[in-house]
Amino acid sequence: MARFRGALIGCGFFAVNQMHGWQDLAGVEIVAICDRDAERLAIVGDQFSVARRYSSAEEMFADGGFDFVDIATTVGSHRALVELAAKHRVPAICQKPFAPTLADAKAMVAAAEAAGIPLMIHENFRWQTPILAVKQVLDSGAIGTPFWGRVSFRSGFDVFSGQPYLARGKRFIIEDLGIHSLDIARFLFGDATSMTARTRRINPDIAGEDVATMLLGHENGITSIVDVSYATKLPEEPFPETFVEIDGDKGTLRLGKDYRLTVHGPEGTVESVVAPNLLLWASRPWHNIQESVALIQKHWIERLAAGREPDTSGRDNLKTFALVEAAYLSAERGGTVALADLL
Ligand code: NAD
Ligand code: 89V
Repeated sequence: MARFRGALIGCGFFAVNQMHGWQDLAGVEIVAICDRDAERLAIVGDQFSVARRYSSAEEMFADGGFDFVDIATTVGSHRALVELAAKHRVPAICQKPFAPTLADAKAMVAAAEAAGIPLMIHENFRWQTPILAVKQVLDSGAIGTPFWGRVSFRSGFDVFSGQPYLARGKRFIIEDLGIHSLDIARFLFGDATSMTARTRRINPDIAGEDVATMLLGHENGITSIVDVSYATKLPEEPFPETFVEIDGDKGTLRLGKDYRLTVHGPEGTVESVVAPNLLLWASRPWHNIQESVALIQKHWIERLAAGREPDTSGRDNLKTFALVEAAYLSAERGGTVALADLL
């Protein structure tokens, strides 16, 4: 029998990656799945040979028999499902975006803490191989102490065909994609204290903003820019690559197209390619994201086994989610928002 038995709720577009990731992890088995949509339930159940299938999460929890739950539904159901996991004292992973509002996210953290269960937000972008490589360079001191940074994601990729709900939400790019970029900024530059943001909607066929430019002040004095766009038509489409620029007091780092990393320091300039691995079940251009799914799930199991809090725990991820809220507030008001006012 597997050492860790999991259950997954939400068998949609992205959950297939999560199922593959679990299948690859030794000692882990997904023993039950749940989806309100019978067709999605059948497709994922058949593909991954899962016998226990539920249309109701309540019924799945009532039957039990699993050590953790992986919530892969869209944001509207996250709070109710995390609270259900807490009620049954089942450790939970919840997909990003954390919740519809910061108040909901805080309530979810409180519910998990009251129940004594670990809660991890599936914030996987910081687990991408190129981002881990950037972090390693920073930690090595090769460019000295950073004082300025930029995390940039600019694309014209059609995300709406795979995820049609993205076109309908009042909030779009900051909540869905910028949330990853803001988390990368926290991962690389530390927690932020202030946010100034501007947003635009360029695509007339969607409801939310598809361009955002955000200026962050970090606790340690670093200033960073996080800019995201799905309205950027480039000669070569970079989706889903994140570009990073960092200036330090001893040198610079640039992560650019095709995962090319240039590190310039007192010893000279080193160029390398920090491309993600193409896992057997992965497909380009998604392989960067797909590998990060496998890596964050491995991290979850390691921390669950060790009884330690995961890096992107609910408690930690409140600080990423507060940046999302702060960006919308700042764009609406036209001023700077202090993070301390939200957390
Ligand atoms: P989707 O709409 O394709 O799938 C969601 C599934 O959940 C649907 O099949 C739906 O029927 C089911 N569902 C919803 N509420 C339910 C409930 N209460 N009980 C049972 N089933 C329920 O959505 P998706 O594109 O797979 O996205 C799911 C989540 O993953 C979103 O929060 C999205 O932001 C996130 N996502 C994350 C990444 C990443 O890299 N981390 C990438 C894409 C999507
Ligand atoms: O990562 C995500 O959350 C996805 C995508 C990369 C398409 O924006 O929704």
